[in-house]
Amino acid sequence: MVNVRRSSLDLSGQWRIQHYEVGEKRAMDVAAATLDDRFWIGAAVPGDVHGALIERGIIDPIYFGHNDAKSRWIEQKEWWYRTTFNLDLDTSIEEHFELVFEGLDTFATVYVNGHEAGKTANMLMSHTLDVTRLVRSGWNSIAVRFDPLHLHHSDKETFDWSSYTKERPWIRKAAMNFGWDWGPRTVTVGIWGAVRLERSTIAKLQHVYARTKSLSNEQAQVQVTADVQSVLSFRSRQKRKQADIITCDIRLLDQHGEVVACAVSLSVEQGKADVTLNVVHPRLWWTHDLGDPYLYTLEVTLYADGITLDRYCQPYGIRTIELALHNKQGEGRFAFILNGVKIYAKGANWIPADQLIGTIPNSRYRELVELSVEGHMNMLRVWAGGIYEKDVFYDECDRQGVLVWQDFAFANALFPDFNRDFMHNVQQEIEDNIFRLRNRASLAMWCGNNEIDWLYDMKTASGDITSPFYGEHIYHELIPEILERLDPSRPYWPSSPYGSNDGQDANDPDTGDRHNWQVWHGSVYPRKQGEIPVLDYSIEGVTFKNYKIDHALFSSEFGMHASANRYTLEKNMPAGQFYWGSPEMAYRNKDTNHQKGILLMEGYTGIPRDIEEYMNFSMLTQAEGLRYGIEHFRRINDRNSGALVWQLNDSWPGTSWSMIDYELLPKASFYYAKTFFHPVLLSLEHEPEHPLALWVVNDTLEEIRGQLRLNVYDLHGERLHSSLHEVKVPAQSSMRIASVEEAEVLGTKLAEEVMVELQSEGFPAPINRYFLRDPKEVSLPQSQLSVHVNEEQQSVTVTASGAIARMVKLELPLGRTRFSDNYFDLIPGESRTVTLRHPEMQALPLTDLRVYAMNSCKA
Ligand code: BMA
Repeated sequence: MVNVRRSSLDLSGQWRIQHYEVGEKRAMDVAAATLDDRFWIGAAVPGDVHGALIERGIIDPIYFGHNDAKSRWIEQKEWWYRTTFNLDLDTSIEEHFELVFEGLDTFATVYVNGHEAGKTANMLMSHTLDVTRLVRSGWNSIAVRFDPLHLHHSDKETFDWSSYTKERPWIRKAAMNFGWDWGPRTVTVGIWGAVRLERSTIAKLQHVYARTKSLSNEQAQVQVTADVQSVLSFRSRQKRKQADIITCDIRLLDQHGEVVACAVSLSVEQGKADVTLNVVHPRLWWTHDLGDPYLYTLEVTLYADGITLDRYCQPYGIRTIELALHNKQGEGRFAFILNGVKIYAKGANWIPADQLIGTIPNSRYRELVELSVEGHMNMLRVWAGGIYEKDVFYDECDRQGVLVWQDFAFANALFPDFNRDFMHNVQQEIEDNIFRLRNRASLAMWCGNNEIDWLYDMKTASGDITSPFYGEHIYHELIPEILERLDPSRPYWPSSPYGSNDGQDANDPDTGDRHNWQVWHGSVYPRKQGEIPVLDYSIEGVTFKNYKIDHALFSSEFGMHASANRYTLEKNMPAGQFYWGSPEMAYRNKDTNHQKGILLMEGYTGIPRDIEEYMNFSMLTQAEGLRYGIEHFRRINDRNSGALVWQLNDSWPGTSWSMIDYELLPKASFYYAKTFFHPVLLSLEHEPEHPLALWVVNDTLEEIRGQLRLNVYDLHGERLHSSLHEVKVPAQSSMRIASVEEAEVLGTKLAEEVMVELQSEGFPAPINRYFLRDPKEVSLPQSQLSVHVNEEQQSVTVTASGAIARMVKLELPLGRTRFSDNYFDLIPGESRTVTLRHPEMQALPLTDLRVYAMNSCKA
């Protein structure tokens, strides 16, 4: 095997950091190769200053109590990173050296051996510096200075609108760093991505672009383009008697390593090689719910006169993706078409997995994507206020069969699209991320921004904005123009929500995607463009029952708060603060008006009286509320093609809309998702005093035949009614199977005294259970739970008696515990066996397990 001439030296690992006041030191002194930095603080790269200081015990963990506020001094300082490395230079060949930073947060000046190599001003992209003239044989040093942000924005114009802080618009940094309505201000600084020194000679592969152009069962056409960059100096190119003959081989290998398509000795002309590979009987990449996310390996090898110069080797999934904006009848739709199949997108919005982005271990990405799959999600939206995620996130989505809706990083603000330098910076960022992500099978769509077009109109109408739509040029000109050039293979949507007709605003249910913030935020709809927005902070205004009047084509955001799990709260709050209404609990809730959550619970469960009730009531409201909305959206799947919950995860241990809390402990809504997002859903549509409409939603590609059983129990588990209904539901559709009067199933009972159960017979679907009245109207008798723990099997069997046990929960004082089930209801006599595991622990200490229901004593 010929050695590949391009090689890369990994410079990640332990660096050293130090801080100074601005102007305290001369840069050339701190950057000097000879500086004695032995007494600086050790810091992991990738990472950030906060993480390093916490690790060394210099600052207290920032999520405990109000410690985040105590760490604010970090953002006022000038921070330096330093490292050294050794190099053997080969003087027999001309080599080209590049220093690659995958993430610099944010205003950095890079020095190599004491020389200033370049400045960067964008956290949201990678940076490559040519250091050929700076590296030397033997010992080398790198120093990076990070300026405090205020040096770069305090003299800048501010805009009418920039949510949560006025500093953001000029700074290309994760917006959520400045605080959001679910997270504290944590202005990170540091080297948050990997660092490497790349050496190459003659030429290198600059970019590889692969896209599936067409496919059928028999054949797929995969077009591969390699961009090749000469790395020879101008003088050497002149001197060389004849130009090197540059060629490349392009191969696609299956998972056995067999070549399924290839092109060899392709000539590289004008820096490009291009080929269309024909793959016979291709195995397609599918989302996990529709098939296998099969990944081939794409290998591109570059040669000069037979010498191997460079090699690109990445997983590649063959698939096509489109966004359909109309159905065959020409009516508005918003549906993703994967390999020619219209899919129903089920999933959630993804925010950065920690406030401290640089310190997130890869395992956290794997676990969150695994949980998404376990919750039957097939799409995650990487929301604009974070980052373009790390490679590991897309690796996991590719591998686990989850589609990604990728926002460009513009959230809830005006941006200076009139400024040349800003636009140049933004253009580099957009291009860099397209180059990095465009070969990803999981990447379904690019989206221009979060809520900017919609809110610009709202805020203009209400008089908060009087300026022009600064930023518009980015989403409506710059990005689509770049995508046309660099990634014509996937859909682009300018904003979320977006699309309007007949004078409706951008949140029009009849066009494009929609955010439902009637529920929780109390937005009043319908709303025409230009109308003053109205908020209704009342029980009726914020109730999740409003989902039913939403006939959106695609629901890309909707949700409501639920408490984090007990362990997550207790771990991060000072002693004595774990009570309902404590200042620490209030501090964890960053939303603008805390009344909304109370109103929501008031209308549904009643207002909680203590922390236990708060955890139960908020979790139940969120779980039932999301189910209410999602079952509705899925029942109208002839029109609605997706439901993405706001939000999947948390970036700190706070109170938020998340389904999974910061300690990676799912809330009740996650376990509900196993039913409400299941490809086959048995659904009850019902309002008090109205008939019970029984539905089956079938997202699979096969017709379903069988029966649907309707059982009705009283609160002691006595069966009052049982009936069987024929089911025949075509693939990818929903159907109302039957309608039964309330009176017909109640016998002598009142509606608040029963529980309804839907069960499938002859086809697989999870059981679904409902109460016919809201929890505050249902007086559940006390239930007894018997709990049998099997340490060896790491399982626990719970059995109820006496009365229906409502929301049985299992708690273990440990983060990241995976319960196979949790927060479920049990009918008397019914048992449920739950298995427990931890991604890193062999055996969990089950003696600490607590099991209880809302209406039981602790067992
Ligand atoms: C939408 C999101 C986020 C926000 C959430 C909850 O506006 O896009 O900006 O956190 O709602 O308010």
